[in-house]
Amino acid sequence: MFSLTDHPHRRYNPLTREWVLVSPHRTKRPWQGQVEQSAHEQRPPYDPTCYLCPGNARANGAINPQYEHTFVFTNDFSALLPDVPSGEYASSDGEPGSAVPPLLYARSERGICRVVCFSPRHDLTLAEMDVPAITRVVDVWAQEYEELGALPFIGYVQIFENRGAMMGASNPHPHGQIWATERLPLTIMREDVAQRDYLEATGRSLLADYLTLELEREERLVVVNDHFVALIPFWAVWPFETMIISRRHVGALSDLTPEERSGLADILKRLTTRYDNLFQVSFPYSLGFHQRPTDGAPHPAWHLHAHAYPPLLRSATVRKFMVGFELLAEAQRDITPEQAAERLRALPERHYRDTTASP
Ligand code: H2U
Ligand code: ZN
Repeated sequence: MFSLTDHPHRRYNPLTREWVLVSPHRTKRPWQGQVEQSAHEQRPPYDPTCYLCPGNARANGAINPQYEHTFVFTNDFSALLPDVPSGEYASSDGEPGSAVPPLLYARSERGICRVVCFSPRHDLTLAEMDVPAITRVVDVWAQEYEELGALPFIGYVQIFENRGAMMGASNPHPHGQIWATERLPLTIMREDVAQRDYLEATGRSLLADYLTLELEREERLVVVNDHFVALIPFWAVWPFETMIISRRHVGALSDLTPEERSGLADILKRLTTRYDNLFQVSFPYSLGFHQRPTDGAPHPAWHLHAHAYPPLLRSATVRKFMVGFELLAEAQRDITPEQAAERLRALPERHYRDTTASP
């Protein structure tokens, strides 16, 4: 009898239509690979050399204001630029957009990149900020989504946070980034088609139906409140990958009511606290929101959600690498999503670094 807990299998991701190989029998294999340095650093609330702290100079000489809550600026080293001449580069062997496109094909891409400082405090993280402060960050994200999305040449707004040196973050000051692009990036294109097809076939939101299943089964839930649910998706690739899904079918952060925004802040705090408590380390991850494209079409199928991709596997120092079979063929995981959810659920919601007396 085939069992998800004992036998190798492949799981289907209905959002991207990709597969992941799951090898639950393999979790006990010995580990002699790379061990990452774990950083038990104590950071000051203000760092005079930090380019994100209030009042400090950035790399290009601009001076940050004495901001009290959040601060947004255009990335001084933006990957995308708003003023790019529109054009194409194509070899003459095929037709753009046809079944046989040119073998050499490129298009110009416009965009805007911004940096969002979550707090003036250099020593905090989302997990250590309070819910009203995180709600302010949610408000800023919503505002940036609307503002950038309203520009005629912006078709999609990607909001994300890279946390920790392991994920390539350049600075420990709590901050995230926004990359707004002219066209839909690859993953968004995939999620767009899957959600649209599902709505056309059933009349319902793919993620609303998925959420109903998960709330019935309860095996992969991590934290829930009245407005949002954080869970390990059935098809998760990274060991402790999670999704945050809004209970109400809305397409974007800017559609959220004030109560829903603080509900999202509450889920973010509780999820990232559990992450930090898992290995007693400031848990590295990339976390970002997937929202309705801003290309002018109505996109009724889009259902607001976030993905968090943490690289850590079995300790503060042992990370998962996407190599070999995964790089060449298909993603793979050992610990099952159900086991990972159970581990995150078992953790306390008091941060391990919180030394204040219990109420
Ligand atoms: P990361 O930590 O995720 O790399 O984000 C920091 C961003 O801040 C990064 O994209 C930008 C970098 O380009 N930055 C500035 O815009 N100005 C600076 O003075 C330094 C860093
Ligand atoms: Zn700082």
